[in-house]
Amino acid sequence: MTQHLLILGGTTEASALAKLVASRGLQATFSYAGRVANPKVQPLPTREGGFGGSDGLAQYIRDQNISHVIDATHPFAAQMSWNAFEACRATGVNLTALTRPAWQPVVGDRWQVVPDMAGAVTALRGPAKRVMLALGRLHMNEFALQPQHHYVLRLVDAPDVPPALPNHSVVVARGPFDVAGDTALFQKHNVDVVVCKNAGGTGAAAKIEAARALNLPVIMIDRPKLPERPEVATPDAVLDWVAAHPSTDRGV
Ligand code: 3Y8
Ligand code: NAP
Repeated sequence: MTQHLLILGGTTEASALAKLVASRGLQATFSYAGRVANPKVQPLPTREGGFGGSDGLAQYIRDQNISHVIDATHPFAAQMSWNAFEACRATGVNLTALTRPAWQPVVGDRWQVVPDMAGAVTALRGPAKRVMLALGRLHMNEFALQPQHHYVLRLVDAPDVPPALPNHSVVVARGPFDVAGDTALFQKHNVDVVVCKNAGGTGAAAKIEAARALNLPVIMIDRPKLPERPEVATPDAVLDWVAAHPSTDRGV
C-alpha cells in the first residue's frame, strides 16, 4: 500500500514536520481546523475544516488511503486528539503524536497552577487588576464572570463581534512571540497578572519569561487529559516512526 501521511497541524512543531516531510518528497496532507482567517501557508497539500467527528475522520482516512496519522495539534486541542485516537483505532491506521513537554516553573516564577479555564476565572476573584489574557479568542468570554478587571486580549484575528468583557484592549498578533516584545507589551499595558495555558514549546514561551523578568504572577492552566498514544518529540523521530511502521494493506 502506498504511504500517505495525514498531519493534524496548527503548531510550530507541525510546521517543522511539514517542512521536513516536503523536503523528503513524501506524500502527505496537512490539516487545519480553519480557526483563523489566514493560516500559515504550508509546503504540503493542505485541507481546512473539521472532519465531522471521529467517524468523519475515519471516513476521510479510508477515502484518502491515509497510511499514518500524526497528531501534531496543540496540547489543548483535546477533542481533535481524542477523535484521532478513536478514528485510528477504528480504521487500524497507525497514530503517533508529535508533542512538546509542558513548561515547568523555575526560580523566580510566581505561578498559580489551575486545572482548567474555569479555575483561571475563579482565580481572578477580587479587586480590579490589569490582566493579560494570553488565551486567544475561543475562551475569552468565560472571563465575563470577573468583569471588574481590565483585560488585555491578544488575538490572531480582530474579533468580528466585540468581546463580552466590558473593560478590555485588543492586541492583534500571531506568534511565535519574543521576550523583548512581550516584556514591552506588559509594561505598555501595565499588566498586573498573566493568564495562560501550559502550551509548552517555544512559540508561546516568551510571555512566561517576560512575566518572570517583571516579577509578575502567572495563572497557569494545566493541560487537559489526552489519550494514551505513542508520542515523539521531534520531526525526525516522526519519520523514524513512519519507517518503523510500514503501511500495510488494511483490506477494504
Ligand atoms: C489555526 C495556524 C506555526 C504555528 C504557530 C505554538 C505557537 C504561535 C502561541 C499568546 C498565546 C494561543 C493561540 C497560540 C500560539 C503558535 C502557533 C500558537 C497562542 C495559529 C494557527 C491557528 C491557531 C489557532 C489558535 C486558537 C488559539 C490558539 C492563539 C497558523 C496561529 C492563544 C494558544 O481566533 C481563534 O479562533 C484562535 C484560536 C486555537 C486558542 C484560542 O482558544 O483562541 N491558536 N493558531 C489552526 C487551525 O485552524 O487548525 O496560522 O499558524 C498557530 C499557532 N498559534 O507554525 O508557526 O506552536 O503553539 N495560538 C495558547 O497557547 O494559549 C497565543 O498570545 O501568548
Ligand atoms: P479542538 O477543540 O480539539 O477541536 C475541535 C474540533 O475542531 C475538532 O473536533 C475538529 O472538528 C476540528 N479540528 C481541530 N483541529 C483540527 C485540525 N488540525 N484539522 C482539522 N480539524 C480540526 O481544537 P482547537 O483547540 O479548537 O484547535 C484548533 C486548531 O488550532 C488545531 O489545529 C490546533 O492545533 C490549533 N491550536 C490550538 C490551540 C489551543 O489553544 N487550543 C493553540 C494553538 C494552535 P471535527 O470534530 O468536525 O473533525
